[in-house]
Amino acid sequence: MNIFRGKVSVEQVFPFPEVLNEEQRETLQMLVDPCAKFFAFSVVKTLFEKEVNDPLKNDTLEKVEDHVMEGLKEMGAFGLQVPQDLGGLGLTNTQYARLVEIVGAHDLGVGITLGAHQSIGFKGILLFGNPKQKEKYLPKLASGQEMAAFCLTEPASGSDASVSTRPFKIWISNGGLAEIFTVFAQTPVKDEKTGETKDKVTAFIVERSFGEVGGGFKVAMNILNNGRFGMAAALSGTMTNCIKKAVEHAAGRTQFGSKIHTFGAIQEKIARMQMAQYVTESMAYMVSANMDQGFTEFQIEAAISKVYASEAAWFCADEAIQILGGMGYMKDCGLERVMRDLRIFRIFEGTNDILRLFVALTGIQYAGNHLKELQKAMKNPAANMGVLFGAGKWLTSKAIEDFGATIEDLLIKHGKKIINEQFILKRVADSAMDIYAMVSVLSRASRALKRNEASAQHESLMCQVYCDEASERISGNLKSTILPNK
Ligand code: MYA
Repeated sequence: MNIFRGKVSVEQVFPFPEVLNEEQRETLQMLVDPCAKFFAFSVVKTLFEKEVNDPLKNDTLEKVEDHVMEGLKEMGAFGLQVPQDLGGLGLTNTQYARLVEIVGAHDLGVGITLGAHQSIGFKGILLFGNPKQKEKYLPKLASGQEMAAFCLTEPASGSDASVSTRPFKIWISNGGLAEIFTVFAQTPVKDEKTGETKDKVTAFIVERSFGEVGGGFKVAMNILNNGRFGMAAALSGTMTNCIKKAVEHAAGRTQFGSKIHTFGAIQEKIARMQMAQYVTESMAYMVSANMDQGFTEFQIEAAISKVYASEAAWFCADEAIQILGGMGYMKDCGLERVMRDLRIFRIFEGTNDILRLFVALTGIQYAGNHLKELQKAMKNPAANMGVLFGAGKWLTSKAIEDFGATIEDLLIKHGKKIINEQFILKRVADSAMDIYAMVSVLSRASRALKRNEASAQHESLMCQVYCDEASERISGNLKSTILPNK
């Protein structure tokens, strides 16, 4: 939110946050290996044929196979973040991110089954439930004995999440005293004989302690905020898998007498796919680390990671199919299914369009609340960003400074009416996304350089190219927000 005031909360992003202690690292490693094996079907089909997951088969059957569901339950995959004393694995957000990255690499269908259950389905109980509710529900949910679902969307309320369901009742004896209610409501029921659907009465069990009255919208929003980084983590795995398939093909395929990986057009595609994956993964782990550090205002970052990841993964799948040509288009190759699965990620958990508006308006509102103290954005906001390499740091600093100044100009020009300026808001959101991406990769690449990691030069190149191109985009986007007729 601070970038909307032309500032960076340095302590949150530099150096790249390291949140796992030795024990948490070891626990994670113990889970990563069996998880990777379980999902390794596409790599070693014959060895593990019976025990493991087959994404193509799930797709054909239109369900996750029963033995896979059982295997996932045995691994504890349905209660990754449920505390251990309630039957879960008690993982941190960062540990969770690493595991869902593996799931996302192999089968988004399984990822969505697991995600709908724990990323949103019972997250409300985990985050907001009282001890009694947690004890009652979480053990069965963590073991996978019972599945959870998140019910927000209605026929007439989707992106506009102002639900219309109203629990109207009168003359309830003991209503003031009761803790447990049997509530009757009309639900559509299909008559098996005639196939006709008619409204019939269904009985629901409702507990008084289920929720603070009137606080539900914030609960729903917080559940969604809390789960969005998981999509970025899962999709960075998906992208790695797409890149792997594209690279394997490019290295083996000969056309015009040369392996196609030697052609500049293919090289650029693969470089851009890898850069998009690097940005996505950096954002996912930046958000998960910030959540693990106890920061509570991460809703903009989480939304940005979801939007960026879902578009970047779509781009990667599309380019991978392009590199494989006709073979990529066929079902057997598996990329066609990945692309189908990916399409929903730009729609669910908040469409990317609505999340862009959310990012822009939340940030602008925050800056507006500080308008008096804002004045002109501070000079060189990245001055104290620590050990970072030259041009990327300067470009990021300049982008944040220009961004903060533009937000101030927009607030002065439009005031509260900015809410209706969707053309401008989209460009503001795109700039905020680019800035967050720049900060994330700059921080991560700096860490790699500082530690002299084997991948450091490669990371710094990706970071440099991303920052160069992003700063150009930001400059164009900011200019078009202040056109005379806008
Ligand atoms: S579930 C359905 C998903 N639906 C949505 O995401 C709905 C999108 N719409 C919205 O988010 C809201 O309606 C918007 C605001 C943002 C448009 N955090 O007047 P308002 C506060 C914190 O702006 P509205 C699905 O898809 C706001 O500050 N607070 O509200 C299944 C204000 O507070 P105050 C927030 O104009 C997918 C108040 O609320 C937030 O009505 C299955 C009112 O705000 C926020 N975000 O709408 C996926 N927003 O009153 C499966 C608003 O104090 C999982 N507020 O000023 C797949 C995972 C796979 C990976 C995992 C593998 C294991």
